Amino acid sequence: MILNKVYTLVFLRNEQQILLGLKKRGFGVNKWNGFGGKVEPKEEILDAAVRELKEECCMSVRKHNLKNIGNLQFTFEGEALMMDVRVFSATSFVGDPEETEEMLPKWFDYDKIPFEDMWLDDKLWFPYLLKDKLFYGRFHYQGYDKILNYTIQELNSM
Ligand code: 6U4
Ligand code: NA
Ligand code: NA
Repeated sequence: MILNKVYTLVFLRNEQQILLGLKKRGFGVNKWNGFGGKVEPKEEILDAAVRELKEECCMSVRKHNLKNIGNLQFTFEGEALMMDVRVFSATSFVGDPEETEEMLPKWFDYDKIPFEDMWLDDKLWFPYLLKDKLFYGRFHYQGYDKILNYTIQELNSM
């Protein structure tokens, strides 16, 4: 039996740069990533996305400014969990990114995204994000540093 768990992943963007955070603890530690986490029981996904962004880098976004741009599903060899990650981007937001216990935020130019220090799958679907295309990806990992198989496709709608 597969246990499905829903997560959020939010990317703030402007014309020149994208905001990433260096994860300081827990799952994905030492990797640059968007901001997000587990959706709590009975919580709406958009509410979770807003909450995690605020908790992790002190940035505020309104729900209607979050655009659902992708869905990523991760499984791990020998584990029953499927991480069902809902990916969002926003170009309207408020605040200055601040370091928290969980994340060290930093703006990156689009041609300087640190793929070598990100999840292996990111370089496979970032091209869709950067071209404003909707995407679905499924990745089966062995451990955290090897992808055994994957599929990725562009979507017409989410
Ligand atoms: P705690 O530490 O319990 O508060 P929480 O913040 O709820 O955790 P966390 O940080 O474990 O959850 O959530 C994992 C985050 O990593 C989510 O935003 C989804 C994202 N993520 C998981 N696997 C990923 C992968 N392979 N590639 C990627 N993002 C991934 O780009
Ligand atoms: Na998190
Ligand atoms: Na969190």
